Amino acid sequence: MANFDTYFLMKEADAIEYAKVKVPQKNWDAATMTCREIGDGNLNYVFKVKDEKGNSVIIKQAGSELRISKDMHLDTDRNRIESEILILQGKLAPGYVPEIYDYDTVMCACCMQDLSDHELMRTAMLEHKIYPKFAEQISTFMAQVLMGTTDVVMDHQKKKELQRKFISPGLCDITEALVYTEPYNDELGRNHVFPPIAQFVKEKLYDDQALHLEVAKLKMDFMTRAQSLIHGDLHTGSIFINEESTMVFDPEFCFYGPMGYDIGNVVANIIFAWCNGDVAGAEEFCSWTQSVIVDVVNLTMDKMEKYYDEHVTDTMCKTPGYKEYYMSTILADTSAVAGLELIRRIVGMANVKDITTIADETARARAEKICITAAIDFIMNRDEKKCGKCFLNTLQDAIRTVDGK
Ligand code: SR1
Ligand code: MG
Repeated sequence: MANFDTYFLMKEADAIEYAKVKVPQKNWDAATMTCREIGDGNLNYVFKVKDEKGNSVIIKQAGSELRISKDMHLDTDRNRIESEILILQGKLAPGYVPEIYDYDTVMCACCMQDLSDHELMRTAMLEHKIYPKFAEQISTFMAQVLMGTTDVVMDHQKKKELQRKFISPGLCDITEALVYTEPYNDELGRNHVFPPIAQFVKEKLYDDQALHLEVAKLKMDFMTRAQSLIHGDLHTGSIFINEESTMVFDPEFCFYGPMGYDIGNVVANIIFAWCNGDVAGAEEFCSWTQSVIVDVVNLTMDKMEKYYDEHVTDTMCKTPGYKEYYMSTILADTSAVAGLELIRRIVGMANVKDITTIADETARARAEKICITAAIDFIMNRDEKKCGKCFLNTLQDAIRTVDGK
């Protein structure tokens, strides 16, 4: 039997033993323990261990080869970073992230709260389920975690300690390539372009130098502006949800970057959900997603402003006018990143089921063109998106443009 003092990639039987050793406080019923590997992400292995007494735990282990491609390798230290940031986020926004019971830098694995009473939000979106509390809850999480880790409110030396602690060059490199580079040139030949829109992608994305210039500015900004401790991959596959609660997980791409990166990711992934619902004729769901786009932007900005007023410590940031300037940069970043995420999930190597499961070719091509058209406006006109309704208008204008109305 393994004693877990040397790294190896666990199988289901190992995960049962691992749970017994690392989470003894559950008082496991050893005879009835079972395990299933449930990971469906691109990077890691995820095991659910349970027994018939009602105990359960999720074990997440980092492999050095990525699931999405055996040619891609990443530092397994990402598991420590993920565990430590979940603990920090749990302090800044209690009740919005799973509890970490244990993390282990030898096996590069962590044991965390099982959220089986929640559903993966992307799966729920594919079933066109509506969650009226989502915008309120995700905006609270983002406002508290994002504003709570800025230089505006934090001691600057403590902030820099966090910056040093939470940096994964390999994971940043993935985002820099997959979000900020390859969708505009396919330089490594690994983009996934849906053949019916290949010409559209060439004209709108690969050949547009004005767009490339704006993306270049945004890329360097992402790489250099250590504004806030961002989640770094806040899409609907990083959220568990039910009627009452929203739980954010999978923050391994976290680092100090522009906070609009997280807000823009949420907006873009709700647009993907809208696309899927639109094809299915799910009207009530589509109206809800449209309201979420507006509310996520407005509520997050309102809560951030309030947080700013209540917690600002930096003397110069108290200067009249600075908060308004700061908030306007966050809105512009949110718009730009909504565009970048829309584009990279349509043409890049990591796609989303909301779009790829649209069976009808014409409907999928239309949805993809709507996303790209809206995305270009989000990027090119990012300084004009001043409120939630402006974000929804961008989507509605894109629909009209693609439909020729
Ligand atoms: C190689 S990893 C591809 C994507 O999966 C993750 O969830 C991130 O979104 C990353 O860009
Ligand atoms: Mg992930």
